[in-house]
Amino acid sequence: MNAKQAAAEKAVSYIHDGMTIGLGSGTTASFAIDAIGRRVREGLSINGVASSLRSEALASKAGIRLVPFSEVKSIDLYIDGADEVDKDFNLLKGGGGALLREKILAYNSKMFIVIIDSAKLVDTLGKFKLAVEVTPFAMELTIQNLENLGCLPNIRIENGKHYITDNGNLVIDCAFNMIKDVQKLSASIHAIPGVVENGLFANSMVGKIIVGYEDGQVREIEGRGNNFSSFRD
Ligand code: A5P
Repeated sequence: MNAKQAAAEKAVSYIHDGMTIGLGSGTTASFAIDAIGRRVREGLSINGVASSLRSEALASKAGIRLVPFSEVKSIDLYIDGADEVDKDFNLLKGGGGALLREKILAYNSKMFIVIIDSAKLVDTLGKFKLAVEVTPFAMELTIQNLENLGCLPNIRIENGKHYITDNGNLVIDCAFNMIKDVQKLSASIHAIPGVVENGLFANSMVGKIIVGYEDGQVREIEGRGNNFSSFRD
């Protein structure tokens, strides 16, 4: 078992019958979806809400019953990866381009468990480019405003074309190199008209971080947004 899978399997052990589970996106979250699928085939009864069309396809193939966002009343547990986790447990996400739906799930879940391998732990966020989802309309002005915040912006390209998110928008990858004040930068990006969402997730959203290691061991770290006791009830 590799590090990502070890973290994913541990997170999935917190799932119980009757829960509604937010399904993340990316390679680590895919291990969680596989593990949930396995438990469903063994009799676990849950509903899933997918953070991307890719995860939706994986989940339905794995036999997980899915509910659309429009029908979700509350989400018990959201399990997803991250590109970077800083020492205060703020996250940088969006490497897979699913940041908008991911942030909606993180914000609306009773409990958010972040699953990572140890390479994702950093002192300060920003080495990994920050994904910002923007409307295609007036993107030139939006990009200029992002650049004014001190980043080097690049329109994400996939297969030689602009990458289009599941919501029909573009992703601008912003090289900040070092993000000193996560909350301040996130607020400044949000203030730009044309920005839909950015990949900075405040530590207040994070309930637990599970770090996986190559030998299959895991370390569980309680996050600032930990409401584990209410989540268990
Ligand atoms: C998807 O949009 C991202 O937020 C992922 O959670 C993040 O990129 C981590 O992906 P991996 O698990 O593939 O490293």
